[in-house]
Amino acid sequence: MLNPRQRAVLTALVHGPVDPTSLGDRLELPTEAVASHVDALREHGFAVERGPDGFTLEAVPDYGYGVQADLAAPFVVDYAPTVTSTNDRARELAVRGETDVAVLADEQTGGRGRLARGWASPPGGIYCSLLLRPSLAPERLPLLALVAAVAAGDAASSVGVGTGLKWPNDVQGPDGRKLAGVLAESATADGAVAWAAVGLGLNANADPAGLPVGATSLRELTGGPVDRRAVTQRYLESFDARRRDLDGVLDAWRRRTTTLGRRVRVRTGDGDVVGEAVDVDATGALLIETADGTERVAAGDCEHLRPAAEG
Ligand code: BT5
Repeated sequence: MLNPRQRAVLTALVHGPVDPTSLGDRLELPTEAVASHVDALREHGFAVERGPDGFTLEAVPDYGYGVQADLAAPFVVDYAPTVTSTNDRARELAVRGETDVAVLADEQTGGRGRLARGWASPPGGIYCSLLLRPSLAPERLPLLALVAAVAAGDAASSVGVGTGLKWPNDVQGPDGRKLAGVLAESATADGAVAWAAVGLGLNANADPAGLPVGATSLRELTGGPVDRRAVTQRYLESFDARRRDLDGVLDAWRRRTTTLGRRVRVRTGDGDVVGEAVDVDATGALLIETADGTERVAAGDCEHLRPAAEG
């Protein structure tokens, strides 16, 4: 990830040409140090020219560290083109004591879904794990997956793609195919959340040949490649705003879900629950009206059956 001084130099460059001497004075750095931070930014893919007005930012990478430039959310980007899993990388950074990091990759070689399932992660997707240290009761942790799903919906709508959210963690395109999924992992210590890694896989520009049947991508739905840098920034900015208002997230999720009002079958560790999905509670658990009364399901795989009215 970019260190704090590299980020400060990047921020200055985003706002216009940088005179290395005055920026050095402001950051309490020698002029040569400013130049060496500029070199580090170049190594991360930024095009920086030196002219009569000082350093000018000519181009930012179209993903990866380019997401850090003019990002209006307090996340530090950590990028590598290829990783095993961004959630694994987030866990490594958690052990090192980091927080509020957005781990990004262009492809994953061991992308994971829930319950030991795989997540197809060809190049061109958005693979993003947010390492957080939320002050949240452990039973409310599933809400972070809902925050991610709602924020991914916001990011899709920024390129004109409407989405539906399927409990607990799917983001579907308008025709019900899967556009994105969320995998939230966490560690607790002394009964409190120590850290959480909220992983999002969003099929942005990934080649459909690399995706499973039943998947769709922003590229397919918009008819061309999307600006992954902008889409990732919208996701991170929306995630940041929405994590501060978890009750509001529940309402946003209720408005966008395709699960509530449907007949569902949820596979849980204790067997199947079948009935009409009627609501989510304050922890994100699904409430299902069954023949034996209302059941609360905290986790499971949800299948949408025919609408109750037709059943
Ligand atoms: C999920 O699991 O939907 C969670 C996916 C989370 C992926 C992100 S990528 C960044 C971070 N790093 C990781 O290693 N993981 C997270 P689940 O509900 O279990 O759904 C998995 C199922 O979705 C698979 O069994 C396939 O049927 C399907 N699937 C796999 N890859 C897909 C893709 N790229 N697009 C759509 N569906 C996919």
